[in-house]
Amino acid sequence: MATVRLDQKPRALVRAIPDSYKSALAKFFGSGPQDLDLARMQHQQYREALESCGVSVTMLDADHKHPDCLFVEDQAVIVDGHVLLPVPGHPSRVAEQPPIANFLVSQMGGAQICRMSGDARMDGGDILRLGDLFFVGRSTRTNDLGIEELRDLLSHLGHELRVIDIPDKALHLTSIASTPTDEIILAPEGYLPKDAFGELPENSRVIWMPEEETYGCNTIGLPNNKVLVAKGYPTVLQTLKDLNLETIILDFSEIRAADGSLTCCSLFF
Ligand code: CIR
Repeated sequence: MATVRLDQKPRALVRAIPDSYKSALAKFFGSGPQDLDLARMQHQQYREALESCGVSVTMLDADHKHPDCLFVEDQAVIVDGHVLLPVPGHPSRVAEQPPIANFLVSQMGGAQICRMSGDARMDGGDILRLGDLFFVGRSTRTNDLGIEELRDLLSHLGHELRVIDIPDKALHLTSIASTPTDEIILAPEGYLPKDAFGELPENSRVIWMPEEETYGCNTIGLPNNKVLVAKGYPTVLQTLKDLNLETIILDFSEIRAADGSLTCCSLFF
């Protein structure tokens, strides 16, 4: 999940992979998962990697009626202890949310919970945080009404929001960009204009990766200079090493097959 700073990741919520996972939506990186056991093994390795970095992981039961339910990132926007519950942009994913919302309400005592309503739509996967600066993708899942609701929350918290148009060939902003540290954005060539992120704070920068390593641009930065990275993206890997980060490489092939990336499978709170 991309809406918390590195120092705000003590706990993560994940969700088990449902029996129906082979029917998950797949249109961008993947053409649909084929191997449920392998997907579950890769998901287990992901949970173990988070735990090895000191993150306390809770796994919600799968919802077998909802093949995409493991992609919890899309179902809540957690910012500085506040929670925005979006109306997910794909109708098949709307009913995944209640158990996630109930869990967050039960765990985040005193959190301000806002629910998106009306025609506003948003997937949490469209939000990226660089330190205290936020970006939101205007995409097939996230519309202007959703963006305005997010802007209200962020301006209340004193944070700036910048809007980035997501090209048709990508699902979400986090499908093509991530912040492995609070100062670095990784993004691929060929998707966004070079000025898409605007002027960044001092010491911050975008590092552009080759287009064929787009999937690898989704990383999870963690405290103590650790970062999770998908297997198979050598330029991304070397770039992270050159930043003096300790890389933990995960094979995510069966998650990618349903267009899911590393950040999609967790909510930090
Ligand atoms: C979907 O199309 O909604 C899922 N198959 C993939 C969601 C990936 N989530 C994300 O990028 N945050």
